[in-house]
Amino acid sequence: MNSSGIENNPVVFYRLIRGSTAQTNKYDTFYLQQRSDNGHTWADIKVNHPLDYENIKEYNLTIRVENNGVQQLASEATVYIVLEDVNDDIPLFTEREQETVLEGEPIGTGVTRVNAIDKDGTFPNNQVYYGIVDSPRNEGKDYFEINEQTGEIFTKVVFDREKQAAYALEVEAHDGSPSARPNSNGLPNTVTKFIRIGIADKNDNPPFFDKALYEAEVDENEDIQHTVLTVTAKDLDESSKIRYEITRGNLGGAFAVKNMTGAIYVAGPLDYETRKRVSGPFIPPFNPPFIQSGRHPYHPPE
Ligand SMILES: [Ca+2]
Ligand SMILES: [Ca+2]
Ligand SMILES: [Ca+2]
Ligand SMILES: [Ca+2]
Repeated sequence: MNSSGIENNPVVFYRLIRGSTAQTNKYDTFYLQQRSDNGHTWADIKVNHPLDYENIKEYNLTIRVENNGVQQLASEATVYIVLEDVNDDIPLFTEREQETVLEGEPIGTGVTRVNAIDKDGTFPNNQVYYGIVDSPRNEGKDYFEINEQTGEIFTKVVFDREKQAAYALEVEAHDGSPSARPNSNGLPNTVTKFIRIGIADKNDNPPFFDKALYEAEVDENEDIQHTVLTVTAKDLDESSKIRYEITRGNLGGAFAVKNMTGAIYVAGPLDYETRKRVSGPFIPPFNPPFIQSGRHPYHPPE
């Protein structure tokens, strides 16, 4: 609106001064549209480019007005434009390495902490809440829980790696107010992400022989070191190294076993007349140190 200061010549010219910074309209973020209405001349300031609170929070525009006199007179006014934050940024998860948790640990054991960042400038547009996606495709949903505020993930069961060694868990993050993005139906901005949680092995299973009884024959005059038989045991645990040892039945020290391979060999003189049959030798495999589990009670041999 104006008063030109010149009688019978109300014409004025408005200009938006282009400043030297983005805040002072260097990039023509705003433009000015002059308009006459009811004998007044108006200067409408309009938005030329989309505004982003997260980029620039306020502008400082200078408007110059000049009259149409022989000697042009001018005056300037400053217009402050303060932006208001809308909820247009989506929380984004920060990337993480693969996560693991040990099997056999109690319910409530901490697994990891997910984190999402929302770049909106103000609360609650930038407040992030975490959840576990409640969907049939979310394999891990019954096995883990998440702290809504902190993103910390805890176990809800005691895991057994020998049953299942990894879970895909879908987590979500949403912000704290209705989204300003199109088609959001009044819901907050939400993002979901799958994380893979590996179950790490404990030595909680005893080794077992592939046969209950091994039998072999050997000549009484067989050489020392001659391999009579090799016994093999298996172990469901991933990292168990099996070692073999003779615990009884080995009268006179006639035999010995290779700790690592289970090969039983002649270690001393054999005498058929004294002992026709060596009963055993009984060789328990073992994984030192053996951790006993409730599911497989096992007592290391005497
Ligand atoms: Ca947001
Ligand atoms: Ca925003
Ligand atoms: Ca084992
Ligand atoms: Ca195990």
